Amino acid sequence: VTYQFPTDFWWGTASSATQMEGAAFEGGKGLNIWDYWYMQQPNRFFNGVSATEASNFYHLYEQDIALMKELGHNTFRFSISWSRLFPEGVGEVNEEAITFYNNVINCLIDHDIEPFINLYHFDMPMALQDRGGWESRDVVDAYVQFAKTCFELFGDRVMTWFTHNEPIVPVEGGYLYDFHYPNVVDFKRAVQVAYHSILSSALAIQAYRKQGQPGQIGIILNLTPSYPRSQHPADLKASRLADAIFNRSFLDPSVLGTFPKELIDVLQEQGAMPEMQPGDLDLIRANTIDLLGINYYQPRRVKAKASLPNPDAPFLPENLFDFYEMPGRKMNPYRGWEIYEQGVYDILINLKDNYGNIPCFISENGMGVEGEERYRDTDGSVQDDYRIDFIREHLKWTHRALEEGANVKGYHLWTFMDNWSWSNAYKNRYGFVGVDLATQERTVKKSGHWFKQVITNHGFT
Ligand code: BGP
Repeated sequence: VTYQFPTDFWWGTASSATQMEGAAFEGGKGLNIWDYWYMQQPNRFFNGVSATEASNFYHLYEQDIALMKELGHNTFRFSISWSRLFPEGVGEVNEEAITFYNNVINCLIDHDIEPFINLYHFDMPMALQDRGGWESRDVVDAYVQFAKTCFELFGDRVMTWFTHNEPIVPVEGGYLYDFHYPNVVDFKRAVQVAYHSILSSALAIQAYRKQGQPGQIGIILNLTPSYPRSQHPADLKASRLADAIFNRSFLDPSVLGTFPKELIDVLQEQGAMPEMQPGDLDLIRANTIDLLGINYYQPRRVKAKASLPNPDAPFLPENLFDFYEMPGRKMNPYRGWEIYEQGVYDILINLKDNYGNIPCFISENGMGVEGEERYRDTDGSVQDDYRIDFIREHLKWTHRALEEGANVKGYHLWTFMDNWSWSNAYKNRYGFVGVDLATQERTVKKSGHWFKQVITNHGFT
């Protein structure tokens, strides 16, 4: 074995409630923004396929967890649907939700698979979105109540918690680039949403520790390493700014408890400083994470702004720099994302050198492919050699960082079985396990079997 990983390395997959549970109108669950938005605009991103049934994990979790075990996984990340636990976002707890999540957690533990729970994965309860969503300080309080309840209910058995998954995505999607509800474009409101997400994370971490819970708590961030087009000072500056806005905006407060100066300067120039309360910044400083989840899909290629932005258009980060396509880049054409495996190494070394070598793991990495049916073999399994290559190359760079002292503890593929996506429903498939939507039948892909060998051998050659 040339690429040897520690015997206690975390191998598994990541998922989220909305994307795999289904049962959106069952078990007492309340509406969330995705249920609502689908009703408004079924074809906008979702190809007419809602998350109502998704991959039906709500009903099939026992067989799915048994399959994870068969494939050798030792960890699994999922999220708790806020509107399943609190149909109105606050108030009455839904007993059926408690039973469901207890069953899932206990089933995982019975199969020697460690549950990792994330609290917020893009799924604001509609009742709270109607009260302003993350723009509202009351919603921050409601989230902390949700978090405390989850810790109290499940904290005795779940040792690894995350406050948010990719909190910058609801900011970008909902308040800048129009791909999440409430689909507005307003930089100042976007900043308030970002600030409240960070604050809510610190408050949840504080609550977790105050309760004397025995495990660890962190956050999951999508990091997009920023590469300048050239070493020209203007390109370097552009790249640093993009890094401050898209990465350090959440990374710095989460790990170091502070905000980057480059970011504050931009907010001040734009008159977009968020509303804060006295004591907030101390609270953020005092409640940093134990563990960082890194979702890595693609880098960001940045160059100096070529032309002045239109002064009448709403301010967007792209007013400060331009993106460019690297000539000869490798692409995932189905998602339109560059594939750059070394990015994972650059992230890990940056964390080692500049973020106190915080314990971390690759919490998402993966390749969505359209039309995988055409790769189906006569024995029924998808021959996804492209996915094997994708994972192997990212693991090689992870291994190299590990050898150089990075504190990386595991690798989770996005995702276990094909699931519903915010951006295209079931168009692109990501799983180790294929799902036939008509029958909900599961079939392990070639990559799922390959990954099992990697886990068994603690690496590969
Ligand atoms: C991440 C999200 C996931 C997942 C994944 C794939 O940003 O955390 O929820 O969906 O990306 O992206 P997509 O489904 O948009 O192709």
